[in-house]
Amino acid sequence: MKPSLFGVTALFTCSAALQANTVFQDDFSKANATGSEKAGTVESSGNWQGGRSAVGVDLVADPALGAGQSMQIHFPPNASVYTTFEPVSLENVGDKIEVKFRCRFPTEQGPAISGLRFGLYNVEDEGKTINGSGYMMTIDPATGKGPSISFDPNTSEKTMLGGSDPVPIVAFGGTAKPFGTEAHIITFTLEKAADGVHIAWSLDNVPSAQGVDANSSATTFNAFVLGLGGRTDSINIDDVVITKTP
Ligand SMILES: [Ca+2]
Ligand SMILES: [Ca+2]
Repeated sequence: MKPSLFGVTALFTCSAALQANTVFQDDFSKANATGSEKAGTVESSGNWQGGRSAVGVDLVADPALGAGQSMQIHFPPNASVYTTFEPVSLENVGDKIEVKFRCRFPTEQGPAISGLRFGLYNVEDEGKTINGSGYMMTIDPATGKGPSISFDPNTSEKTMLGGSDPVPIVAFGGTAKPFGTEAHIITFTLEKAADGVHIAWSLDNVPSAQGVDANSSATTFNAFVLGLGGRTDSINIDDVVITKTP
């Protein structure tokens, strides 16, 4: 091949890369779990561990969720699990971050407001307790009621995915599909526009909530965080994919 052809190839590759770049991807296929049902970590594409307190993390085969290993998280009340990745920023109008993951509750859920929570944060430090600011989304998984979006600031509360400090953007909107023990896919996007950061999330590709943070102070994100609010329960997750456009 002539050098000029390599040049053409490189141009096309660069052009495609401007569409969407993968920031983080974890299918847990090469993951290792250490610890116990109450305190542990999963090392795979990410280093998954408890945020506000220790959580139990296991690797399980969950054919209802998909092939191969999935991560099972055992939450004590008011806990979270997180992994970090190389920071991404919403710098220019049109910049967009998309997060997708699949999840399944192994057992039927009882009603609990905000009983499933997830979001993107900019975490300050890694250790037993982390803190940071970001966008969190919630829903009552048992009823599908109250899908919400909040900005969760970095305060001394150290309560990522909860506490008294989140500022509602969409406060308990409509009703989404309830969760049983079947698998679901959740997608959410953060997009910088002229009037602020647009946040939207979908359950099984059906829009659940969308809003605008006109006074966004969160532009950089380096962590995916998930929790079950005050509930003590387990959830399986798989195929976490984070992309940034351009
Ligand atoms: Ca998997
Ligand atoms: Ca908080």
